[in-house]
Amino acid sequence: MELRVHRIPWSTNVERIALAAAHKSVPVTYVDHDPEDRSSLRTLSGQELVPVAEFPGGEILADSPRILRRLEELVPEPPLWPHDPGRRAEADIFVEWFNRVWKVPPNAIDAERRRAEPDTDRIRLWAEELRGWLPLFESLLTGRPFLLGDTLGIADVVTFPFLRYGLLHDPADEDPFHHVLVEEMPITPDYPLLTEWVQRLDQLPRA
Ligand SMILES: N[C@@H](CCC(=O)N[C@@H](CS)C(=O)NCC(=O)O)C(=O)O
Repeated sequence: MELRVHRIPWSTNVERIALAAAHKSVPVTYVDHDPEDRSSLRTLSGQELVPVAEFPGGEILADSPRILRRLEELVPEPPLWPHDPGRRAEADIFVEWFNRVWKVPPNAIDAERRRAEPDTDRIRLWAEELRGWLPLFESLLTGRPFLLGDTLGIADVVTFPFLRYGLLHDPADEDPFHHVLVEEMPITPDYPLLTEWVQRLDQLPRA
């Protein structure tokens, strides 16, 4: 089993696939795209965002959660989701929360910063909400090395590419959304478990 994955530089959602594929020893061939020219992505997948994955047999999927779920179906071992139905539901709820709730403040700050006259009060409130969730991640890591368990799971794969910006940032990465995370969500020494988790995840292989 091999994957072809379409990407642009510094893509957080592509890194999710790179972490998951490496975990499952699935080799990936990358196709690089110019962020300013999405025409071939549109032709291939009907939309413009990355990642887009081409699976064996010609199946083409966009949207990292869908790609991750399909990868888990095709290569179940080692798993990223728990086998137990209850724990599995908890993981699914966590991923939905991260994608549909956690992402709202940083996206809103990014959008506000792009306006001609950004509303600094609104940015401050969104930033407080974003920072206010850091203690949740710290608590999830109490007594265990990964967010929802003792082994790498879907919660880690989905969150790491975003949370890492609180601690690690390549200066060459000028993506404005990533700068929101760097500037508004620093992982301070108040979060020792989260700090170690970012460092632990950063050491993992990428496909
Ligand atoms: N829900 C999609 C979101 C994909 C997404 O937002 N991709 C970003 C890169 S991480 C993108 O292509 N952004 C367009 C741009 O930067 O112009 C997923 O999880 O794959």
